[in-house]
Amino acid sequence: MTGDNSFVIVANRLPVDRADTGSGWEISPGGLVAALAPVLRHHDGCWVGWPGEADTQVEPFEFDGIRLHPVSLSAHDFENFYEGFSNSSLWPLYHDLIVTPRYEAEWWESYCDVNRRFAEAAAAVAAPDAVVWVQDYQLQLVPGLLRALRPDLTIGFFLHIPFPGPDIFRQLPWREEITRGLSGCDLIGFQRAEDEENFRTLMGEDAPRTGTFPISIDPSSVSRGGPGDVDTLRASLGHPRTLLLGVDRLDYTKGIVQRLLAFENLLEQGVLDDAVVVQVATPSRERIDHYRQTRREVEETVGRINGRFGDVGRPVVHYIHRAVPKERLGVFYAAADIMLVTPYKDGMNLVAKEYVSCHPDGSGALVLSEFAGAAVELHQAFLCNPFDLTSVEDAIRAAAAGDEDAMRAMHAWVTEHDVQRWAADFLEAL
Ligand code: ADQ
Repeated sequence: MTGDNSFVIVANRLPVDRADTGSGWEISPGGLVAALAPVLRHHDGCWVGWPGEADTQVEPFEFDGIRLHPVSLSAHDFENFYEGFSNSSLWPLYHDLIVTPRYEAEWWESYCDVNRRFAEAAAAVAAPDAVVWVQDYQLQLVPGLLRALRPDLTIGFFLHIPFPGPDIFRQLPWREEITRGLSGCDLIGFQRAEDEENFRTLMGEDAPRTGTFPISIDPSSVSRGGPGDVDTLRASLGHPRTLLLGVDRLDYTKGIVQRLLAFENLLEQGVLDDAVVVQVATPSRERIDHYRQTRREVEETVGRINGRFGDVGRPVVHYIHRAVPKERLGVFYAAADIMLVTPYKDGMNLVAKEYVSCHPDGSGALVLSEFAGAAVELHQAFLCNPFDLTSVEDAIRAAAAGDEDAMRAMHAWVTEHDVQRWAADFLEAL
């Protein structure tokens, strides 16, 4: 069985979301689509993925010039493959055990089953000798399964999250199946050299071809808003002297509580007079216990800090637990004096790059965790260790003074190394 697509992307999610208007779909915001849409259109490409609703069959369709090939997931698949094995076993394991992973045979069986269906779908749509690019930790068995079905294909894989050290990875009861799955690739891409090195050390002589390709953003997709937008935002916050900002999926890897604690300590010490924090946190994986617990901790911390240091009509932490449209996010980025990106561990962290891309004039300051992949390229940021609160506090203190040259240098880097270049580099190597 072969199809007629000479380029195929395989990702857990299709790049569209359900919408009330027009075709019933809208493109989901994200750098990956921005980077790959032109390649897909140019090469008769197709995107294989889950449309985002469980227990629904969706026929293949075209959206905005991109062919989409849905793979359906049942509620059982969603619970076991996605929430279970992907996000309660692999996610914490690959992020260095920030919480303890759970290993359940039933989740693993579902992961195998769903990976097999993705591989079959890709095999069915790919033209003879096509290039197939598989994305991320949910689909690590696809390369091996696809290789068996279609030896003629060229198969690439990109891991968006970190790859842990061999001692951590070896915990996984199904470690051999995973490495065998990945070995079906012609090329595996990692975010950082350290991730690639961890994988190569684990595999030894048996490692397939690997490379380091730090992902980036589409700078044109983050707009800084219109004239006056920043002033309006700052006015609505009561014209604070210093505006600090956090933007994350609400995930325990992101260190949201830690940065709030650092802020609280600075207020206590009387440093950062007249400062406010805006923390935007997108709801994420809300049925998983560790995520619920993290949300409770964040909300309790916000409440305590406002109780201690806020006043009527003058909270010191503004907390938004919703997704915010990209245009609005751009205004937040442009307005913020200090951006707080303090993950315990992060494959890259695109928020850091989005912030930098909104400060072409050297204004603003980025506080960045050493454990974010972005710290390799954005090394002129105010780096901190999120496991050490004093280090976060020191970085915020230093950031209050800013560093225009550093911000200009980082802006130039991000502008030049955008997501189009990332995709082109990977595909060229493939
Ligand atoms: P994520 O863990 O989701 O991605 P990140 O890289 O920060 O993390 O990307 C988040 C994206 O969502 C950004 O583009 C950001 O603008 C957007 N976003 C976050 N909060 C939002 C909100 N409240 N409203 C609207 N948009 C919001 C995974 C890995 C990362 C890696 C990426 C890409 O964990 O390390 O950088 O994949 O490879």
